[in-house]
Amino acid sequence: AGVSNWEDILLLDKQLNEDERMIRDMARDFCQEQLQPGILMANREEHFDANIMRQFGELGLLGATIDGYGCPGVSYVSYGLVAREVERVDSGYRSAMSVQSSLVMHPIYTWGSDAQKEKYLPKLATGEWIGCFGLTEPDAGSDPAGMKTRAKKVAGGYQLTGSKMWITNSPIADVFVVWAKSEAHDNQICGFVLEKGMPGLSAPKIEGKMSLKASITGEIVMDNVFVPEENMFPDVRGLRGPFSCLNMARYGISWGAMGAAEDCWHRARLYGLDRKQFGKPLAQTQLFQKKLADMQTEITLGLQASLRVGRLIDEKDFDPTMISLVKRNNCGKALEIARMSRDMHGGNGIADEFHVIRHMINLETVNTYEGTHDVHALILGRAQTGLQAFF
Ligand code: TGC
Ligand code: FAD
Repeated sequence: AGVSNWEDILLLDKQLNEDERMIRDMARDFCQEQLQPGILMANREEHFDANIMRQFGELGLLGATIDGYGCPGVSYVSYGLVAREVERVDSGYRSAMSVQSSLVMHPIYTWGSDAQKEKYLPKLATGEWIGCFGLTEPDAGSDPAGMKTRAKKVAGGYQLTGSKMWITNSPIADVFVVWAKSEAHDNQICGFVLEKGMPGLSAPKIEGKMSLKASITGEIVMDNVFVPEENMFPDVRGLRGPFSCLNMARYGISWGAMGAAEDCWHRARLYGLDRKQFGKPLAQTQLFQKKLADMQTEITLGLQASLRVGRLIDEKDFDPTMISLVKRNNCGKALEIARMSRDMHGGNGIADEFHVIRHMINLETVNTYEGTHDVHALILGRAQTGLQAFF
């Protein structure tokens, strides 16, 4: 009895091409051999080792979809497969990878001048420089149009004042992609590239996080920071700028969340096969098997949906609402699966050595950032009805 390929019941593997399989396997080997052994202590001690970025860089995993500037130009399906492997270890590591790739390198590549691309992309690709993306503010999260950060025109450039909150990687960042309202552009949102060490710029770490502890998060505080004209993205205005990056990051998260969910599912299965109560393995009870079946079903469907969206992005035939659908569904389902796996581990489930509670707590963040579960429902609802229900 039993299906030999229970882990991949709809044969996703067969839907990939040879390059995609190779990148996935390379990422899986690296993540399992180099990242998995250290994650327990990194999470416990709230430590993010910046060397991980250099290792990602060496493997070509930073800005991987970009063609040129030291990047390999792989498909968006490959990018998703990598996110899945990284998040199978920890959402915090996937966060570091996706911010650098989708939220820092992607906007510089898409909206930057030639000089900006040449200056920043090669060093971001190797991980020599670490980037961060500042959109959210203390009083503007789901509603980024309400941002208060201002860019004032001065001779030779702009002066930026304001603060950004909950910024992945900001305390260790060399490059800051920051979005601000520019008075010289009718108060439209414009993008700027700031560099560590600019007078008036600081990035204090946020302490006391109970989630995503292996990722470093901070503020960006700007007190009249002078940013030269050549550090502004020349052509993009309005929320379209930051949202075009968010599309790619959200798509990657839809795969990543499934990676974390798969780890929780596989661990629950092994635990249930090993742990005996009432004289038989837990995995031989009907309730346990139903939970495994539910996990398998949601993960299989979620991965198929992400693969479909990835193919459409690669064909340049995508719409942001399809990304909202997979981001929302896969994060919500992954969180439910992690909670279920935590329960199936009994008391051991609360110990970090069993890994599932770490995924569960991380997924609380993943379900919130890049548009909360409910905000994506409102995006989908607006697209169906033509009626916006945000305000
Ligand atoms: P709305 O009227 O909908 O749009 C304003 C302008 O933006 C354009 N736009 C998009 N363009 C491309 N892709 C998208 N997905 C877009 N969504 C909107 C739109 O076409 C319009 O352009 P234009 O030229 O006509 O002006 O704006 P709204 O103010 O009503 O927006 C509402 C809402 C809810 C859709 C939006 O604000 C939203 O999605 N809020 C969620 C905020 C969010 O996701 N923040 C993420 C912060 S970064 C982060 O969390 C990183 S964590 C990374 C990690 O560690 O992994
Ligand atoms: P709020 O917008 O205040 O939302 C609070 C609650 O209200 C949510 O449940 C939300 O769904 C609900 N809500 C909001 N509006 C509505 C509405 N109209 N109708 C119904 N319900 C509504 N941001 C960056 O810019 N860069 C980063 O690198 C980054 N990294 C992050 C890392 C971590 C660890 C975390 C936790 C966050 C990060 N963020 C980052 C910020 C993240 O994107 C925001 O937290 C998120 O967009 C939600 O905004 P908020 O926290 O202000 O919540």
